[in-house]
Amino acid sequence: MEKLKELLRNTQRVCILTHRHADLDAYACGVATKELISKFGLNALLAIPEGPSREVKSFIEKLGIAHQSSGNCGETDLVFLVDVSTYAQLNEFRDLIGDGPVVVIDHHEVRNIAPTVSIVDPGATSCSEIIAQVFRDLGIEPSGDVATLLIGGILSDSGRLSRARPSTFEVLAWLLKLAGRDYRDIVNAMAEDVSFSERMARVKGLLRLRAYRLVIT
Ligand SMILES: [Mn+2]
Repeated sequence: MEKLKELLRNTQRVCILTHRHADLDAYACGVATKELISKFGLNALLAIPEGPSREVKSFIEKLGIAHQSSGNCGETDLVFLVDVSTYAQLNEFRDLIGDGPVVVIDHHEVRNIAPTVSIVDPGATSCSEIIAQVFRDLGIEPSGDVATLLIGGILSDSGRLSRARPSTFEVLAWLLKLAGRDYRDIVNAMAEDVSFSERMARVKGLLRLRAYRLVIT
């Protein structure tokens, strides 16, 4: 963590990159990293190649969280790679990364790059869990919106906590207190939108069931 602080002290233009079509975990991790860096007096740019996924758009819309992304990064002194995971994507980003320092925050092992600072924990459920832990270790509280996003990231990448470890629950409880929202509202915002035809099919099924009950009683 000391090395990270030192890097940030000697930097002016920071770029945060997620994987293509960021899912909820990558998006949450990117936005949280941006907020963390702002606590060090820097305004980082967040670039999401090809924009966030539908899952992210629907989640933030339902909870009234403003979308954050800067499009492109341009010239940078320091690059953060969050939840980038696949080696092929790293190769695509080679030009952007250049020879400058790189910080990797990930729950996937990243082997084809030698980061200046590595915050990688393959035992964590998600990138969101890792960055939440970094906030906690530094004694910095994320904003309500960032805490909410991180909860969403943890839930979606952990298979709704089926792959959680004890510390996942600890960090989740901490985030929930900071989120200032009902847990139920966050879980509901993650629900996939059911299409109209699917809804109609369900309604018809229910009606048939009712008719059947009426016959037998
Ligand atoms: Mn992830």
